[in-house]
Amino acid sequence: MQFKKIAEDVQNLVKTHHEWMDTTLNMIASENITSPAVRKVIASDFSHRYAEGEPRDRLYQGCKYIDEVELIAINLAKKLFDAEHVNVKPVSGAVANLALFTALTKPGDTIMALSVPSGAHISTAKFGAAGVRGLNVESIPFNQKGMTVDVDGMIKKIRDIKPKLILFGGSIFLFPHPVKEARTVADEIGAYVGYDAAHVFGLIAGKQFQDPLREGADAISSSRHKTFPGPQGGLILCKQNLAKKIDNAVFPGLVSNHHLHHIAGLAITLAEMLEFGEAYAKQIIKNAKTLAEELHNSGLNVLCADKGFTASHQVVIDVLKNGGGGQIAKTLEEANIIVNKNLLPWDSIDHAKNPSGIRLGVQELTRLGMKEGEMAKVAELIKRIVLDKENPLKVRSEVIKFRQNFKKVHYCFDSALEAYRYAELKLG
Ligand code: DSN
Repeated sequence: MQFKKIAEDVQNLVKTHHEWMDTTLNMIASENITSPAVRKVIASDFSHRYAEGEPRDRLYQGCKYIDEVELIAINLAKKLFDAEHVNVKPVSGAVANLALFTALTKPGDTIMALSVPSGAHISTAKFGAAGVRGLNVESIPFNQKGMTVDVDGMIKKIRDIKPKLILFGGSIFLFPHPVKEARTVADEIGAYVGYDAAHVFGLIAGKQFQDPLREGADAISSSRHKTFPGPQGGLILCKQNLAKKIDNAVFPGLVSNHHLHHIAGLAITLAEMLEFGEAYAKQIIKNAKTLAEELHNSGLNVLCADKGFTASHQVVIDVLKNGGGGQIAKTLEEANIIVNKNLLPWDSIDHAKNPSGIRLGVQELTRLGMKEGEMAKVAELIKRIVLDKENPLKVRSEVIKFRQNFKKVHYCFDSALEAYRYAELKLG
């Protein structure tokens, strides 16, 4: 195959992907879209460069502007999250978790995290990053009906097994986790409390979820591209006493060169979230609650009706009776409604291909300007496929038409320059 043909094919596939995404209702709870200003800087020369080391103390020349951008990102993150120390270098959320394990535990130690069916991210499982670090993982007891941690069970188990680290957070994250309660018991046994904020990082930035650092977490690990709408990557916020351990675990431990173009994008996203984050996070939660209620009223088995369905961006539906998560997610995709299948706490991990649940996230639709009225329409479109078994191709033409009114990214600056001016003002 000729190079020219390969280049054309790739470009065409990317273009077609863009055109398709532009006509979908994308509700993958772990994704988001960046602003035009962020897109511009992530396509910059920063993506070609190396900057090992710390700003103004690098192993490479050529970094003088990169240094300033990284410092802006670090200082904005400290301000936005009121954090004592920030490391922006992890190249993903899983790497941020592995850095946390490297800094705070030794191989053979025991940690506690949710089980995967109860919502844990794979990096906290024995077969993920925790296992790579050689850790034993014990499950945090989970209240399946309430879709949250069983606090009494957790306290008892912490006292019984004395883990080195209790790590909250996960990929199904409907309600806040009991950080305060764990802190008290962790102090009795000398354990660390960590919080993987990936899914709810934007909600924490907008001050609409819990505040793990004030509630007693020693460190927050996170990705930066879910409810927090930055370019892909990870980061860690921690108390000053852990700064050196965490920094060494990240570099030279796990990351050689961090992704500098994404640091530039992160700096702009942090400025956006300082200015627009509260309004954005409030609307995300209103939208999630409205979507959940509409889906529930239409007859779908949305989890946690008795506790208001959700306090985050996520809505979780048990669709076992409707064909199962795998099949429903595929059918919805034919209608340009993009969701993912998900294990529910009562599912065996062997059923990962067609689990009971689907998980919806409203953060991207909210970023496109959708509000409660639009959530009612989205619920109706989903219901027509899942319950009424309408032809997805027929529904797809309606989805495409509906989506035409929502093209612009909201809650952001018009340009990178505007974001940097704002950052300068905020950092004084
Ligand atoms: N597995 C991803 C999710 O969808 O939640 C997070 O990395």
